[in-house]
Amino acid sequence: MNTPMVITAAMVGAETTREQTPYLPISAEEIAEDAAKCREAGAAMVHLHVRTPDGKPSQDTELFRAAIRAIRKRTDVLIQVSTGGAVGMDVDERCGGLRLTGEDRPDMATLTTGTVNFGDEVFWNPRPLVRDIARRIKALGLRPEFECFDVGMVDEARALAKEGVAELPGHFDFVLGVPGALTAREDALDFMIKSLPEGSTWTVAGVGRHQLPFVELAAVRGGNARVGLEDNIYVSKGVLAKGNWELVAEAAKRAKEKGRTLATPQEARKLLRLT
Ligand code: KMH
Ligand code: ZN
Repeated sequence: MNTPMVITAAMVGAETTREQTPYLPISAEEIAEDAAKCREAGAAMVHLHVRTPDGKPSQDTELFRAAIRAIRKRTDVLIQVSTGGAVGMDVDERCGGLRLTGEDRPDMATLTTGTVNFGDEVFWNPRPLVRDIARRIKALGLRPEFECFDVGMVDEARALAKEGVAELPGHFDFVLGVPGALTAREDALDFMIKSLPEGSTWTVAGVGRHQLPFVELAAVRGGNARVGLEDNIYVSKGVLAKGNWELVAEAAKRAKEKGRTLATPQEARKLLRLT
């Protein structure tokens, strides 16, 4: 198990609120400060959503630009922008982070490959919309992280590759434990891994109380892990994490205990075949 583990910090998300945790970063400065601490704690990448100053989920290009610039001023952590945004956003709004070029261009972007129940709502990803976003990611010269909330979404990446709108092997994120989607169970993770296209890499993001235990499952399987306030606000039962950095620090500790080293951003770039 000598491959370094890539820890991604999903720092902001679209659903977590300040009412749930006062430690959620919202402004560019808050995000950048926490991102730098995440990097110090062992994260190689951040998964980024942005918010308006009053905390509402947004995919505004200028808010992304400000956050990316603030992060890059402080740290070399890789930046993956969300194209999922919040439930109910249309495709142009969701792709706000893909309008950033030149030195503001992100390092990676997410691509959810199918529609899924998301709690009591629906995260709407019909096939033409998925292809639209895939083409925009490709046009920017980026590689997607395939966000898979269920196993059929792994197969859909094969269809995208056949059509020439994405490349395989690729990098996949298994999001396990969203109510209405695939459960956070060890055998579900193993089935996802078995379903991967040859040579692909993977990350697992356990939702809620599954987040940190799934870091350990990923560690012993040679995979990668995502933690952060987007998916979970507690560092232990009933104890709020005092920032994303605290969840990264706990993930790093658990990964090391399982014998893994942690990838630097440079190593992560190579492992995930980023441009
Ligand atoms: N907020 C979720 C509805 C992504 O970032 O690409 C979708 C999401 C996925 O968070
Ligand atoms: Zn997200």
